[in-house]
Amino acid sequence: MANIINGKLIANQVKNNVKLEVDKLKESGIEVCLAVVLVGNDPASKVYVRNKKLACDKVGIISKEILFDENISQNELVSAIKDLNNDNKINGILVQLPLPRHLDEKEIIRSIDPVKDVDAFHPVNVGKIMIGEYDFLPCTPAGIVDLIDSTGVDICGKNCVVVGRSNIVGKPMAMLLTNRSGTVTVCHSKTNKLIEFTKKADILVAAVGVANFINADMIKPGAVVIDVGINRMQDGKLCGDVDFASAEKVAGYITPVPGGVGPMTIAKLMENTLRAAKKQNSI
Ligand code: L34
Repeated sequence: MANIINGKLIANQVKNNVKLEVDKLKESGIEVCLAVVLVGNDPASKVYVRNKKLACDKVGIISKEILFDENISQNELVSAIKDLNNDNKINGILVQLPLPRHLDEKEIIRSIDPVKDVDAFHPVNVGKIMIGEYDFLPCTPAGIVDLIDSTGVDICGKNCVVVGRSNIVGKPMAMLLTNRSGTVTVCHSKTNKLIEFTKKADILVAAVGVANFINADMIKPGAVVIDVGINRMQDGKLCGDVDFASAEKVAGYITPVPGGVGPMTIAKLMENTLRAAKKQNSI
């Protein structure tokens, strides 16, 4: 049976360390503040944004929730982001994705000042990661690296397979594993004979968005299995991209859903917001 990687516990350790530094900044008169922009009423996004606010409260970061009607125009949203860029009390800006379909997500992301881009989604920050000169790492992939490190399995030299090639998870995940000297293969919905790749993975990251997509037959015995999926089932329960019940019999280490990658994403957001505040105050 696999060891279950406790994302909640590791996230709490990260947040405790952030809190110590946030408290220190407060003593020197610096308040750390994150603006979270939420457009519309997507129920999952509301849960994630609420969890981000709770994390801010826990570590002592001021959180400003900025809610917009789902019919907001592109220009209105861009101008709201510009106001946040110009507000020197705000250290970090996060626009919760996905946005309603009439909005141009790429332009919205480009309108965020890169120094406040705590998601690391702006093209400038993505480019910096590519050449290893980054200020921020994207929260989910960075959190996953911490989760892998917590197992004691060294990424260096391992076969790492990432299933999914999104800009938010798959592509940056491949970059971070490459930077840590993993041998990385990126698979996706068009990959032929996916199982032949996943079966060889010492470290398998599933970010497909399809419930129970990865089953035990696709996993190398003893592998580290990271499940990025959060699929809501009809009965309201959450379910990952990995069929946990069968996978845990084969894997060496596995993340649960919930309580795995999700809490780490938020903990890394707290770290990035702290880093933004320090940089903006030349610390
Ligand atoms: N801009 N948009 C932006 N940045 C992000 O980093 C995200 N992401 C993804 C969606 N859109 C984004 C998140 O915040 C996914 N995501 C996220 C954040 C938190 C959780 C899951 C996904 C989370 O709290 N997960 C809990 C369960 C929550 C529940 O009950 O639904 C968990 O334990 O996995």
